[in-house]
Amino acid sequence: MSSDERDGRRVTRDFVRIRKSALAANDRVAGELRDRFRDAGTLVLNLVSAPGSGKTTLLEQTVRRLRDELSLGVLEGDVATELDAERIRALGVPARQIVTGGACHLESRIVRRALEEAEFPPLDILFIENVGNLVCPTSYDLGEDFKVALVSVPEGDDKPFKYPGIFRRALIAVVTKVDLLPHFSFDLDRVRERVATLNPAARFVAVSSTTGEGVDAWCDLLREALAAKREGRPWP
Ligand SMILES: Nc1nc2c(ncn2[C@@H]2O[C@H](COP(=O)(O)OP(=O)(O)O)[C@@H](O)[C@H]2O)c(=O)[nH]1
Ligand SMILES: [Mg+2]
Repeated sequence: MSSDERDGRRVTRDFVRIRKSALAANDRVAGELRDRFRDAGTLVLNLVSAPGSGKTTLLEQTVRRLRDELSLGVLEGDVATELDAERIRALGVPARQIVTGGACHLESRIVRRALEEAEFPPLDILFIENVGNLVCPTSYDLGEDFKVALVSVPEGDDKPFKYPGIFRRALIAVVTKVDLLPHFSFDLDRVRERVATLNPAARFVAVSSTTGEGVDAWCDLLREALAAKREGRPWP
């Protein structure tokens, strides 16, 4: 083996060791957060998708429908700017922006600090909008009940094939922007079948935040998951 190859292997080994230890530290804090959320009876969702898939717009539609019925809070992860949190606060729901300054995912320590600073009232549902990215957030537990993976029609129906990791972990898969189906060759059944193969337990919902299609069905899934959590039942 050449010295270049040896160096290459050492770098890979060091990288794997550092990543494992970072994930273990993340999981410890995530476990603390999960205990805290269980004691508080708060359902926590970690929303993961590419940038621009419609996470914040779906959250806006969701809080419009649920804000009079449930106590809601939102953490908005982004590389820069307060814009998304402002959109949610404009609807009268408390929201805290987490600006990662370049990092491509949220970590549990950052979520813990944001919650301390946010001083939310007791919550029925906490939504965590992760940084736009289908890869990095996949391995990071934030103490959530489950991840929600979203893919929008303009992104293409190959996304659950190219990024299987997040669709395997998510308990709800959402196809967004279905109002655009007539303009794209996006095969909804192909995505539904692929998601079912990756995670047979996952629920599937197709929504348009523009027309409102599917948003009530999405909100019903949230009510179901919250009721199950409060009764100590597994969901789905
Ligand atoms: N046609 C259509 N556009 C949408 C829909 N939802 C969001 N958008 C648009 O997609 C863009 C990105 O949405 P946003 O919610 O900010 O995406 P995020 O980055 O995932 O939070 C915005 O211009 C939205 O108006 C939808 O259901 N249909
Ligand atoms: Mg957003």
